[in-house]
Amino acid sequence: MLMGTATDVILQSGVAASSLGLAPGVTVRPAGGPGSLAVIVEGIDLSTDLTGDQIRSLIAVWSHAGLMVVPGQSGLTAARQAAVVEWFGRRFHRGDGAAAIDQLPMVGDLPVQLLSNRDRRQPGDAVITGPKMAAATQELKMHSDVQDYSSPPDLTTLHGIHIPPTEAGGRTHFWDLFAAYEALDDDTRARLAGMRWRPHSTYKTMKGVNQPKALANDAPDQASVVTHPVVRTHPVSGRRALWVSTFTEELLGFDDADEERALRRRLLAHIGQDRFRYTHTWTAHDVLFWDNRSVNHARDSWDGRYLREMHRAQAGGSVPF
Ligand SMILES: O=C(O)CCC(=O)C(=O)O
Ligand SMILES: [Fe+2]
Repeated sequence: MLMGTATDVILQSGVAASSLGLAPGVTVRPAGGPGSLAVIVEGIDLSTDLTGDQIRSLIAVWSHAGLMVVPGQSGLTAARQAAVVEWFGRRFHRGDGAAAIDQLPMVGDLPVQLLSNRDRRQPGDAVITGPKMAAATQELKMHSDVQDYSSPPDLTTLHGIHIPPTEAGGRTHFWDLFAAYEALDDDTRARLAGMRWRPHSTYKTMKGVNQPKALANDAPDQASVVTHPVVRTHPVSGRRALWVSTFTEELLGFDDADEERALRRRLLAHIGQDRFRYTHTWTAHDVLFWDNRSVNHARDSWDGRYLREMHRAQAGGSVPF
């Protein structure tokens, strides 16, 4: 546990929060877990007009922390969340209208996704029951968002609107990909230098996250033409991330498929260690901002008798290097 003034927190990138010149009243403290992969930012009400200095402070912390938790944002509307993400880059989406590949449910007409097991055919807070319940409340395995695209979003924000009781599940886990890279032995790092990987196709990715409407828009048997670096350099801090996940279908450059599979499995097992993990247990109106360039995340399933509802918006979109 870091003691002393709140501003001497060392962020995931290795930079001290005190060096970022944060706006008066904005505080940063570790959320727990290894290092300061996750930090809690206080002194900001996202629903109000913020000064340029406050906005810059948020961007600076997020650029150096894998995960920024901003609690207590009960005033944050979905419309305002859509505006907030645009401070970080152009709002990210997979396409407009009928051309949208994922067709995720949205919050009304707003450009904010609705992640929820609410049964929208019924009034009130009724949840999906029957055969669709398991899919609506399923576990999501370790990934970084939208890796099936050549320029994935830099930022994902998730606002917890309805949160099940803690013992009902639905926690979100994050893994530090800088620390995972650094913990590799020298031989493995040398082997990975310059290596690239190919993600599962958008069809497979969307099927995996239970978005059946996506399936009409992509070919089931076609392999992705996208490739990404195994070791990703963060554009702000220069730190290197071990940037593979369960969205990785194949590491490229292998003659021997067994060797490829063995290395891929070893890398995923390496990243998934508890020593790199922070687990977020949600409180209603936490807003999470994570950096898809430096963390992987996963979600536990939850007891489908309880409503869990999140508002999600993403921004940026840069080609990994
Ligand atoms: O529901 C969650 O906690 C996270 C889901 C997820 O993977 C995402 O929003 O990108
Ligand atoms: Fe995700």
